[in-house]
Amino acid sequence: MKRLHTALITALAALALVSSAAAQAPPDPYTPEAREARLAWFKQAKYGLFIHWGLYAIPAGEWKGKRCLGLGEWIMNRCKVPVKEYELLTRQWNPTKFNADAWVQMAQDAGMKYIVITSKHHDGFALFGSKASRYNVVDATPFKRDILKELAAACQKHGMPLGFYYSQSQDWHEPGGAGNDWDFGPDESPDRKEMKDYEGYLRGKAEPQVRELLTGYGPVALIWFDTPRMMTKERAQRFADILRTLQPKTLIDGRLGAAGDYVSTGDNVIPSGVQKNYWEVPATTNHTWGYRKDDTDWKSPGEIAFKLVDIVSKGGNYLLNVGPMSDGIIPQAAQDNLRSVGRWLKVNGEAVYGAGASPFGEEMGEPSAKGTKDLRGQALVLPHNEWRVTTQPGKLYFTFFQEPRAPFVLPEMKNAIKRVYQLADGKAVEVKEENGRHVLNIERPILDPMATVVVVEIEGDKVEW
Ligand code: H79
Repeated sequence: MKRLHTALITALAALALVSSAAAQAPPDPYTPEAREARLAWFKQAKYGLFIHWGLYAIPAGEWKGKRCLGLGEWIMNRCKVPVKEYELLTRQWNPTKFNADAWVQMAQDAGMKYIVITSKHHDGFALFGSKASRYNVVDATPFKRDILKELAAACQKHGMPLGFYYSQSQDWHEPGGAGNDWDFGPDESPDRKEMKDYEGYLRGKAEPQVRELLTGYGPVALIWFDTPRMMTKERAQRFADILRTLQPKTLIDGRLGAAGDYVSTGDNVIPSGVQKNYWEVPATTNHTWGYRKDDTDWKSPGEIAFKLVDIVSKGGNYLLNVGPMSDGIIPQAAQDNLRSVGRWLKVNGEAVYGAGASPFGEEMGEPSAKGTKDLRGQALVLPHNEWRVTTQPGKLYFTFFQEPRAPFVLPEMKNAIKRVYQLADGKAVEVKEENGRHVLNIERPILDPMATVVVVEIEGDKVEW
């Protein structure tokens, strides 16, 4: 008995030793498996809310009574506003109607599954309390409230993943940051020698601020870096190491310069076909990211729903932006349009969340028969926008954005078809076989003129030819 007891204690001690060794050596965040695990929520989420908010919301596209064309958040650059003058905007920063819960509630109503907000854009102003630079909302404005703290708390409460945009290279407020040639001269000489103390800026502001974001705001879903000017592999790796050390689960977007977890397409650029791997389209609801009072050309709910399903059918995520006004309110028209899409998603979300890409592709378009090339010398693809396909195991979701030709002939596949029905109301859709092809007889008028989803349940998990 005594011997058994000793053996048991020895075994337990050995077990404790092994598990404490495991606790001491966390899993390597640079393995493909670790990356895959980090991306699990992102793959499921598919649709996120981007928020561009900063001092630029005050001038809202106009400086001293003159319009500055271009993106709202670029006003300092486009109108060459000196730092000393632009800084004065901090005195006017008093968004009394800012309500973090209302923003998160809107994202939820819109069916969005993550939020990314500008913690610091190219203008250098931080929306969070920072020890690394006094040019921040807490230390430099009468408002004094830490916007990111409040948003992080609201997101935590609603179970909404929160990420931070951080402009790592461009910082027009700092002599060492990239981009401000009107106060501080060019970043590089004509033979591409660095002309500024860029290293000093990176080590003195950008890196410390990214550390602050990863230590003071709970779990950070991702950091969205942008415009990697002068970002050598080695410099990008320093940021990656900060993330992997402080929060190994935090994703890195595709614009750090290296070491990203997924690809970011160009702003508002949707690829013409299916792309492998993980990717995301950052996009605007009008033509600017930061609020401009003269831009009311909003994308309609139908356009947004199309783009969302289009992107999902090509294997990507959609990160769709709003630019709140200086009082803290998201423009009502943008809210209304996003909520309309949210109501559609409440009923049709199965075709989007966690859904895979189309196994077909011809529905997306085809190269110009005339052999026209695009700017990059690639064959120009003429898009078809009538319908898209997304997938779950054993299911194909055909989303129609207009009434399809009757009868609708399904793309060729070997799989037997088990059942066909409308997703929104479960009503069966008549399916026939003609000349070895499956033909659908979809009801008219079409159930939802914005987008009607027809589910085709197939034998087996995947389409076979
Ligand atoms: O944050 C948003 C943009 O401000 C940022 N990326 C998205 C997510 C961005 N940074 N740079 N760019 C986009 C490219 C900007 C190009 C332009 Fe311009 C800015 C075209 C017009 C204004 C630079 C300045 C080129 C011409 C003038």
